[in-house]
Amino acid sequence: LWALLASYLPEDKFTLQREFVRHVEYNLAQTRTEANNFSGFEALALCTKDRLIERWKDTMLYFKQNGVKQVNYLSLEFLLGRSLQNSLVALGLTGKYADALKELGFYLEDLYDEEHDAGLGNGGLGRLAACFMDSLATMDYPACGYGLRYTYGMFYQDLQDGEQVELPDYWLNYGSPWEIERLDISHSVGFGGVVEEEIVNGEKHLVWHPAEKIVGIAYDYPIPGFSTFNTINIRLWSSKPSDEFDLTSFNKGDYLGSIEEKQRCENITNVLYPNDNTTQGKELRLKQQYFFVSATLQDIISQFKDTGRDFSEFPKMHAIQLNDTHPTLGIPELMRILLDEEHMSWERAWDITTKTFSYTNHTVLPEALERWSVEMVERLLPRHIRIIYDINERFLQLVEKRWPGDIDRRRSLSIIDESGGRTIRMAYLAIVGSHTINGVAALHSDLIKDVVFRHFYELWPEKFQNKTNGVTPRRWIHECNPSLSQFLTKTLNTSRWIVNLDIIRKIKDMADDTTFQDQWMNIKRENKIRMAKYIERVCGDIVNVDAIFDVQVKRFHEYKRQLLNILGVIHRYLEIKSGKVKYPKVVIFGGKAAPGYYMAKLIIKLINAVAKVINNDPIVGNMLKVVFIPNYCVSNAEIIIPSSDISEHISTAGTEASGTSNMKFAMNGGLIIGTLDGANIEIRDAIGHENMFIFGALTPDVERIKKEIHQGTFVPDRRWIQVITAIKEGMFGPLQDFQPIIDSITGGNDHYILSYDFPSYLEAQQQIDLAYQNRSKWAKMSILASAGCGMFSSDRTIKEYAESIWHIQQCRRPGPM
Ligand code: DL6
Repeated sequence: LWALLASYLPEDKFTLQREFVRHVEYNLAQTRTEANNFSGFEALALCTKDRLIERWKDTMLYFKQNGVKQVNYLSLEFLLGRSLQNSLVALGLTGKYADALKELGFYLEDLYDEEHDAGLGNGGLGRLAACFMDSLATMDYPACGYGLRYTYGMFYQDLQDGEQVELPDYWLNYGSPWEIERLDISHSVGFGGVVEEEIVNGEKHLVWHPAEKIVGIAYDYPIPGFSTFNTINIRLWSSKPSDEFDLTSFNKGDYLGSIEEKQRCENITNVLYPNDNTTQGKELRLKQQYFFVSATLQDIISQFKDTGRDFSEFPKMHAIQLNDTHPTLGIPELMRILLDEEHMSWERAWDITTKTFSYTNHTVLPEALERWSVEMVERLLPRHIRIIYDINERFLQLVEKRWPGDIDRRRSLSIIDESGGRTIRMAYLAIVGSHTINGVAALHSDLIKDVVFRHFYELWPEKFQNKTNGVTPRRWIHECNPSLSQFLTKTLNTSRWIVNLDIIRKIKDMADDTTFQDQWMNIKRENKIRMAKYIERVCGDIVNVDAIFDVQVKRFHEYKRQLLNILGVIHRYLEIKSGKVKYPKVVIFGGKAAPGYYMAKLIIKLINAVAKVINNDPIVGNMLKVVFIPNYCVSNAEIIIPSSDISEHISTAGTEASGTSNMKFAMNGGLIIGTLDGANIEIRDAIGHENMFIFGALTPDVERIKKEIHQGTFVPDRRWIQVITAIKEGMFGPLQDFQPIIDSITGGNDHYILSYDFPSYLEAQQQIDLAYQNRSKWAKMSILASAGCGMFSSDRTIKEYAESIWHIQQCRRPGPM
């Protein structure tokens, strides 16, 4: 009877409508007349979630029955964005729901627009995690994502008088229809306290007695695969008060004080740290990291124990991937559990641990490589610090064996940095405790081996791999660019490209066909019109859709060089003012700066100041417009990316680990102006250098150039001086407003070598103008850019991880049974 009652929901129109109305009436408690688009969104999300749960439960059961190995992807960030359209597309229900809801007075597109982004990430790293989950599900890999359910996600960026203002993103206010609260799945996590030696079964063991305990409650987010029944899970932890009450403070009569103190500790999952490529070393962040890995490992181990297998089989059943160093405390935590709770020998515990973990590095910037103060870890995690010392001691013995008497090498490889205040180098701990370390693009992986972790590479060359990033073509072509998607399906005579992006290479054959080129360019124009409407709505600016749309959207950071872009814009403006005719251009910026990053925020201010002058100068008219899209996020990226003619990926060579938006733009037929940095290099190799606008210094030359700049032997270009002079003379506002920017790029201070790359950047811009005037040439380049993007699907990346790091097999559940 149970099986009969729990059978799958049918997909006929009447059932779809009935379920929708049932959710409006019983879950939202609204009547037909009260339901607006937002309630429509909520009801449809709940209908969709019901169907996802059906699939997800059965997928989990199927994995269990088949005894398959699973990868656990540990990431402090999952930048999911919106889920409704993605889920309906995966379920293959968009058409049916569009019909069914139209009769009830709702339009699918309007409902999509009501969804608030799940912004639980900063940028590239968090969005990569989201793309990976999509690919893992679509490719039928047994996998689970683990992270934190922040109450406040990435801040909302407002612009006031051209300056960034941060507003809290209390995303749960809007309801979170996708999550499943699992009060039945919780784990207790300790902090502080003491470590004591105790006799257990006649043997000496160390036992940790934490001073406080916090409970992690699981919230599950089903992630459907596309064109498969498989649906996997992201489990996010939320911190809650533990039942144990601090009776001592309570008995002292400080009832409210004791509750407040407790509340403060329980706020662990309150806020996502809004730093991209920098770390702050704040105690709460350390607590987040430990809370996260402790709840996660307890969860994985309890699943493993359910199978009744011996612990020696743990690495055969579970791979754990560390998404950057943020979850590295998982290594000492697994050791603690195996040593202190499972009472294993060090050797056995270490063998299991190092066969389980692998680590992805996402940055070479020194300010982003995490370190924790020994004092803080000692205080909060007294047992873990001893384990870290033990790991380090054994590791340094290995170093000594390999390089006897080489004290300098021991010092430079030590997990504990003794220079200055004592700190733990988290990347070193991750490397020592993992079987594999990977970078995220070929150049980046080389830099890791040759520069950043050179000594480790000398010790363990076999541990190092490259896994070039990718992005999901479901969201980043099929959903965000429906016209292109239909066109590709028609041209290729199959929709299989959505799950096998290599097929897209075939459009190369049509690159010279003028009819095909026309259709291609018309799709771009359609997307530019959609973008122009968006710009008018959010910025109030009216832009010319026949102008070149030149886009730079990403986090603000000096190494990403939005400053180089705006200096180039100023040069163009000066040229126009001096009577030179230029091809009309709309320069679009978007991106957030970390709230404490003064320079990045000042660059945003400069861009807006320049925009104000240019956009109001009657001499310029339609020839140049500068717009700044506030609150760059996943959902507006879905409008911005398909509209670009050209996008800017112009970091100083050797600084951007990979970049992933470069892939998204190219897939959608946007051309790239870029340096030979990160994945730009592989994009060039895949699409052909003649289809990209490349400029700037090469990685091996950067240090020398910096030196020349610092020593004053480098002589900047005349055009550079003109632009700097224009800012200094107050063309865009009082000089004192922008003096720190000027100081950072002049007087021998130009750390990111903007002055050196400026002339070649302008030349590349000139080539863009020229190429754009030849519509057929441009169309061909744009088609070839898309055609070359097959390898930048995250499906390819995930297959590589699965085969050469995680050693997991696909396990596809047959449809409903
Ligand atoms: O790998 C994803 C993404 C890369 O594409 C970017 O190039 C890189 O900057 C970013 N790294 C981070 C580092 N944050 N931390 N730690 O976000 O990763």
